[in-house]
Amino acid sequence: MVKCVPPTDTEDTIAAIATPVGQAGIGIIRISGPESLEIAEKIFKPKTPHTAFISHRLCMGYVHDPGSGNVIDEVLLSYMAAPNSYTREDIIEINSHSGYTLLSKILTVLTGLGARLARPGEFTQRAFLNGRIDLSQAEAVVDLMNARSERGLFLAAQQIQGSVKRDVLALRKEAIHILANAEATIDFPEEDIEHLFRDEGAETIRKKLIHPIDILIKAHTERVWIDGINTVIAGRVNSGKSSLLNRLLNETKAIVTDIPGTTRDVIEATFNLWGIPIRIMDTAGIRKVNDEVEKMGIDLALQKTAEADLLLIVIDRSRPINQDDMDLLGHAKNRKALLVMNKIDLPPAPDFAEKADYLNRFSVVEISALTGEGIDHLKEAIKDTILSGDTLTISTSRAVPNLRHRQALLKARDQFLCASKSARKNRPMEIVAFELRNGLDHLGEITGQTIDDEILDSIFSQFCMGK
Ligand SMILES: Nc1nc2c(ncn2[C@@H]2O[C@H](COP(=O)(O)OP(=O)(O)O)[C@@H](O)[C@H]2O)c(=O)[nH]1
Ligand SMILES: [Mg+2]
Repeated sequence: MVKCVPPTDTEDTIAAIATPVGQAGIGIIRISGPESLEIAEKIFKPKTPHTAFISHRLCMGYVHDPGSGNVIDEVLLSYMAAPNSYTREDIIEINSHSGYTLLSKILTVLTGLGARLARPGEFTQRAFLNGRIDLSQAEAVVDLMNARSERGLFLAAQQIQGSVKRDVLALRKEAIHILANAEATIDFPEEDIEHLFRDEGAETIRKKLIHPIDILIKAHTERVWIDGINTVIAGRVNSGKSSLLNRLLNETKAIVTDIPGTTRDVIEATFNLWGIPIRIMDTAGIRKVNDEVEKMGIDLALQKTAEADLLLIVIDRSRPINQDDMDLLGHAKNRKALLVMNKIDLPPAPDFAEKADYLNRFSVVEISALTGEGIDHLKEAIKDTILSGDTLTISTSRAVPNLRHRQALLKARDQFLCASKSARKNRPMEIVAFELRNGLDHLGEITGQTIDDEILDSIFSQFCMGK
């Protein structure tokens, strides 16, 4: 664990195209760093010079190539002087027209004048390193862009305003206070305050740290509104997986044929079920094959099956059940899974009645992907399965920790629990203080106060260019 310090390259000036590259009304290029203003002055000719480069004012003019002197585009330019900017550095934003060659040309001119191409997420990383936002707020930027439901959007917007940060900082403040009391018993042994701490400290840790952490951990289940539920359709070849995907989406997304092995890649789409975003994946049918490409598809299908939050195992009721079906059913144990019995428009296979007892151990939904019969029941069953176990209530707490936060909270909780036990069991106060400090460090991972540079890099690498 290292304390987070800004790397030296925040000294340089970075530039990137911040909008999708392609033909559009407007394209935005961003520049951030100490040289921003100087570089902009070399390429921008304002139409009315006295209005140029006033902080937080838009100015109209021309961007030109200082090498050739040619005008590249008519643009609107804004200058946001440090520290009142996204990165807390001097920022220049150029609103030009949008086209690949045009935006690339402007960027080339900027790099020719000393700006460096920004890495994905580097603007937000600078906002974090320069202390404008904490790490949880930086992560909320990605959540906002990825939110797949109204509520997901709302929660991400809360997080960008500091919902997670506030709760974690409050916990840290509490933990620092308890730690100070624990350390006082070590520093002033003659004052006999240790027995007081042992009586009350353990209880305070439970009430003021562990209990609120438990509430936060529970709120993690609300991440489904942002992340969606990873749902995988798995089954034997020709059981009707692609037909089911198309039915659920109400569109022909995947090719359906009676030729076994039609689907090879994973086909992914998202739809909303009662506001819950469902990320659904259609996969290659499971069977023993020699074809290398199909085999790769099947391996991918098995990998997605293992990782799914929710599994829809499709069985063709009109064919006798075989070992591939049985193997797939093995994946359903102790998981959120539904057994989707398909092709009920056809007569059941003769051996079906014998297998019914075994199959009924699973949550079974009967459908016909061909006619649409039973699809509404399936949707109900999907919702019930998602919500089972974790009670997905819309909490009053606006802080919804992501998976990384949850892991840090669990580690912090462990340490605080140890500290509380150590206090009760008359272990040396140095141990109590040590455990409290560890817990504090884990809380600091959430806000980014204590975090590994590698983890930091991996978080920001998920961002897009120019963000
Ligand atoms: N009768 C009937 N045929 C179906 C049903 N669902 C799929 N099929 C047919 O089964 C074949 C395989 O379907 P497909 O969706 O490609 O299966 P996959 O290989 O599991 O993706 C196609 O000919 C479909 O038209 C169904 O509910 N009833
Ligand atoms: Mg298919």
